[in-house]
Amino acid sequence: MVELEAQILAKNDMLAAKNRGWFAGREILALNLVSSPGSGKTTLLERTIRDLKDRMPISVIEGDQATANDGERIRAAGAAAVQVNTGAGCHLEADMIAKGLAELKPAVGSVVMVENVGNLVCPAMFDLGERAKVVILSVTEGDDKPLKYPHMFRAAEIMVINKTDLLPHVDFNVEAAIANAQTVNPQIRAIQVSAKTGDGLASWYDWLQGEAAQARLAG
Ligand SMILES: Nc1nc2c(ncn2[C@@H]2O[C@H](COP(=O)(O)OP(=O)(O)OP(=O)(O)O)[C@@H](O)[C@H]2O)c(=O)[nH]1
Ligand SMILES: [Mg+2]
Repeated sequence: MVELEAQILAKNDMLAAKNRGWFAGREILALNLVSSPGSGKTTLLERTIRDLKDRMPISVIEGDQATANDGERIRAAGAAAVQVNTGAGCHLEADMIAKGLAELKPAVGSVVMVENVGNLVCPAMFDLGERAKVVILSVTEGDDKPLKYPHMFRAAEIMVINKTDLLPHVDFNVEAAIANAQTVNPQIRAIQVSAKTGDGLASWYDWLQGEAAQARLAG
């Protein structure tokens, strides 16, 4: 079993490296959005696409076990989207991204957002060739989650704490959540947003623009 798992991960890593080269050659910023179900990944993307439509061309690869719902939401927000259904699978793999890109045909210098299947476990292990993983943690999930699912928070560059509009109604300590994330990953950045009200999104957009500039330089 362990041998088989090692082989699957090695094959995935090789295909992810190929994707990374593909992105670099086109100066594309690729991000992998990971979180538990319902943290607000699609809502954050919808809002980002609408707010940045004149500044940043964005297209999306949507991963879900079933339904085309999120792909349709992204198209309604004004961006191209390819929906990948993983069936029983709990994460996207690098070959699915390569196939998605062949269909999506993202422009040179654009941003490709990958919304992974909602769960805090499997997507941590599978590199897709992204520049960074973005972990979204919503305030209804509990501030202990970085300690309980350390692999995901260790793999991420940035933690977006979402649904801050609900803070008055839940027992979620923002400082504790950030400290917990930094316990497992001292490098992780943290920003606080409400994808619903728009609060805090300026710092998300600043981070995105910085990453897009670096992707262009790297290319
Ligand atoms: N109050 C509040 N609700 C939010 C916010 N962001 C998202 N939601 C709600 O949370 C629910 C789930 O949002 P989605 O964007 O579908 O979450 P997701 O992470 O894409 O979910 P999956 O793709 O199923 O994993 C929806 O009812 C959203 O309206 C927010 O900032 N504040
Ligand atoms: Mg979604």
